[in-house]
Amino acid sequence: MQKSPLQIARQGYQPKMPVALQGAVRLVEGEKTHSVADQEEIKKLFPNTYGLPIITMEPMSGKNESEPLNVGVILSGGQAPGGHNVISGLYDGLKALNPKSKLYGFLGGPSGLIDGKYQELTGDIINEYRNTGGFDIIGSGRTKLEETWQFDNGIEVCKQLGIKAIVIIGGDDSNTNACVLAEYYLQKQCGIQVIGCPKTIDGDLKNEMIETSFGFDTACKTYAELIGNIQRDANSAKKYWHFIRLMGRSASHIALECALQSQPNVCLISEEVEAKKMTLNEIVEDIVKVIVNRANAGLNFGTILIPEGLIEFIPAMRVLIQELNDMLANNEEFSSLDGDDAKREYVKSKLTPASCELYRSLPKGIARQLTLDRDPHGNVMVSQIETEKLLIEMVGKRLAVLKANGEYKGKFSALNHFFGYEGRCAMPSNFDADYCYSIGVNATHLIAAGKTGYMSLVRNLTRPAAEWLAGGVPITMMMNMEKRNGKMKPVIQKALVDLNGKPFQYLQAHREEWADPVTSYIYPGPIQYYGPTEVCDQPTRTLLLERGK
Ligand code: FBP
Repeated sequence: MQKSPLQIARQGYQPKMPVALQGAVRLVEGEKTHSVADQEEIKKLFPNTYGLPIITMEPMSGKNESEPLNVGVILSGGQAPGGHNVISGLYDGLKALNPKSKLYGFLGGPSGLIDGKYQELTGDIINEYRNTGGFDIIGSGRTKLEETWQFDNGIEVCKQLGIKAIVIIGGDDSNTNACVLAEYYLQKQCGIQVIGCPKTIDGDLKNEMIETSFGFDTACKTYAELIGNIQRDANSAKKYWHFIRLMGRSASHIALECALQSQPNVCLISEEVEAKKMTLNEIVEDIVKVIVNRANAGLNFGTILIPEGLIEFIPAMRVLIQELNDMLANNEEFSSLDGDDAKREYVKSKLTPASCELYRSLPKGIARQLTLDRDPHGNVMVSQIETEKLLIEMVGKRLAVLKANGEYKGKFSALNHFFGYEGRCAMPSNFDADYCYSIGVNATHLIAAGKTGYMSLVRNLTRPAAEWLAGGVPITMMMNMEKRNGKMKPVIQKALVDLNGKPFQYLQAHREEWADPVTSYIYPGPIQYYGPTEVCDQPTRTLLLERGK
């Protein structure tokens, strides 16, 4: 297979690791833990994995050795840069413990475990994927591991392969499932451990212990580069307003981080919209003010960042979406209707009057997108809703009214963009390459020590990699009870943007200045892999601000 010069160079990159993982380690157990909330319920549901202690890896002299360990790995959910490095770290870690150890990859996500679809990952295969983006080494999937029959199938498959531990690389839901699986396997005493790894570009799997999920760094840097390029173009051509929607599902971490890196004229934050109970019209009004102000200074261009989950955080929209979710769940009558018009009429006939009015007020295309298929959790797939187009249309209409009244003299010409898939498989930044490899190596020590129900933990991430700390955090510690599909379930608490947190506070303190006619754009440029550390090894601005840097 042909490779670019950078691909070839990256294949030879040796990820930096914390000192604690460079040689032999011993596991030190700390305090017992509690779940973040709902302790009694979580304890009852996880009698075997609740309250486990935090683990720290301490360097020691000598060499770690183990029996040959067979381990299975699963990539779960959306792609995130660095997944291949978790797997190469796992492979190297296992081989260092015992060269007879084997690593199996379950194919196509969690369904690979249930259906017994796997591949042994040999050195040749691993070497092809070191420091590369993507999840194509074994593929990923969104099958939920939650039914007993699935867990039992997993036991059979693991028995056949002599697998002692399963590593699940996933987001909050996949790690919740990892914990349920760990508890079940302990209860069954089948000798299979389960370890989770924190993945998602969305950045919403973080807490007191997990400083960031992997992939967030590279994805944001990729989008920020593109935003910077667009800003340079806007500032050169001086004729377009760019409405840029960014992935991230519910949380606005990606939009916020990209704003901190590129300083656009406007950055919407869904969590703020919800806290202020803003309507769609109020959001439009805020954008219009910035456009009019810049137009008054002769600037008919700019950039606006929009988090992809925005629409769900507008209170009236949330009610409408909830009604649609309930209405469309397993609704064969709706599915059998022929054509968009028939479906639209059906939906209108079932909504409450307030939601019906809102639904009717939306452009037809957006209204249709709201009724598309739901994800396996029953949620609307926000990545398919073109909020940026909705805003362009509404802003355009409002500006036309202002123009007719003589209150706006500018020219509004808008372009829409959606950045999501462009960043999910980017070549991992040094940060993600190092972080992921360390997570993988660290997981092998947890496995060798017989641990289960833990997430592989690497922290102190704003320091140079050598000073990072490694260990394990019990997954039950991150859990609380939440309503899912109408029932209370134990889940890892999702981290939305904290409006009192330093990253948002920074945006708030600077947004007026960024909206101003005086251009404040930053042009971050592409991710750099080779060169000075201040260019190549910086973590995200979010992480730096959160850690007081
Ligand atoms: P995960 O939560 O699985 O990491 O996925 C992240 C994400 O990229 C979201 O930002 C986005 O909304 C979603 O996946 C898109 O899903 P799909 O890959 O199914 O189009």
